[in-house]
Amino acid sequence: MTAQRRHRCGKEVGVRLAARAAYVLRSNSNSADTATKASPELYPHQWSWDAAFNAIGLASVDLPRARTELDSLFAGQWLSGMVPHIVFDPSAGGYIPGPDRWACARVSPDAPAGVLTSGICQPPVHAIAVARLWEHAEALGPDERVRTLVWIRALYPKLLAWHDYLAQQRRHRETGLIEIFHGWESGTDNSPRWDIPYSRVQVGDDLPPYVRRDTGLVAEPSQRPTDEDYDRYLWLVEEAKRAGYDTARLRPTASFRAGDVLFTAIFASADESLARIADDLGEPQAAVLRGRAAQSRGTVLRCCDPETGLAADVDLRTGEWLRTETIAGFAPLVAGGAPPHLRHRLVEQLLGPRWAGHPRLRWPLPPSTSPFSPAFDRRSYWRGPVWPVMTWLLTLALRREGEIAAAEKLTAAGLDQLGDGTFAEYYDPFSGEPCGSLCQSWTASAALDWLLADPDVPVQAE
Ligand code: 2M8
Repeated sequence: MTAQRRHRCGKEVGVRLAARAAYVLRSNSNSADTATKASPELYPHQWSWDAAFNAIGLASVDLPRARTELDSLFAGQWLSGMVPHIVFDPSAGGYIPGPDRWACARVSPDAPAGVLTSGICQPPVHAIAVARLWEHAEALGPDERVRTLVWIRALYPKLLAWHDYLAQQRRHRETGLIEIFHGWESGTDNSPRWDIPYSRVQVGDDLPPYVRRDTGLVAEPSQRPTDEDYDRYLWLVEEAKRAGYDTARLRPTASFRAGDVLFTAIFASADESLARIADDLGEPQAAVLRGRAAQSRGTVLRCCDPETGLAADVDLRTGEWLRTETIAGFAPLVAGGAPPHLRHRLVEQLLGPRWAGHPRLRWPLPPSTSPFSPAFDRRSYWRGPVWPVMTWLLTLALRREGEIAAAEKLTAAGLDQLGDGTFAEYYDPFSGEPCGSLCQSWTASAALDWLLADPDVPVQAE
């Protein structure tokens, strides 16, 4: 690493925080140093969208290791093209539901040989990460440039297969939204976004027993989803397993089916990144990918409330709009290309009193659910706390959309929040207390990217 960096929170503080973030991220590597645990104890395996965010964090300090992160994840890709939401480390254990419970290879011919995975997916941040790695490689000079280009060429067909899987098997025909069969697929597990669809999930009498471990690994069990939530989560795994993790078989029987607007927005942005990659590689799919990204953006715009601009999800079992005020409402910013009046409205909302401008906040950062929502719960997981990785995603989107002042504001506040060096999974928005897991990898990655990433400033010695 060189000393030349842009620091947004004072040079000394920035250097110390970056060093600590790099330490956390590297300490969370598995024993083979090929994949990053989402967190040391609570999540001792590799999660799909975490891996993408972590590759971005790693790219600031160790580009080859960042490439390996994504290679390890894609080693678990299914024959259908799906990238599973967890790739298990067989030597780690300690997570419920583990690979035996998912039993992927037993029930699906699409499961990868020799790699233990889950049977559902998460938002496709991966092509966005690859584009970011490419920016780093370009700044590092010819050697890393060539190595990274060779790597991207090998990964490209896998990314394409993943995106095609989503477009062909997960795009809901009528709404155009990406269809999910489990709140875990949204990545925002117990968010009030999903309260209505979850209220309809009837847990079967034959749900095999299980013992939770997660509640013992956080300061207060109430920071995690409830036991009732967990029964439903495990029941939905049973349903998916009984359908062989095959979406065509699952759709008619699934008791949870939602059109996820944030997933769709991330897909739009990722297709756009993949199109740029296709251009750089001289591959012929760029126009198709751009067309598909435009289609996804159009879908997201159709989900927007005309007054607030916030986007809504859809319960696909009933056709009902799900309009809870959660951070997913800012999906049009993530998707990109929103008309200027809508973009301004959303930025105004984001920084206004219902969100990052709420007077009780410890730091001016958007909570996962608006404190004005009746569903807001300041310490319960995705129901209220501030998630640094979400702040980071918004800063990326705002910068890309030219909303630099807003991006800089959130970045500065985001770094202040992480100043205690705990790199928590999420934070109580009012007291600022760290919650959930400490040393969460993607939180450290967010800090690293905020502190170190500047494509114009080389941060690694060649
Ligand atoms: C959380 O989800 C897992 C289930 O996938 C869990 O609670 O056990 C979510 O925050 C999810 O978005 C994240 O990818 C995962 C690992 O950080 O943890």
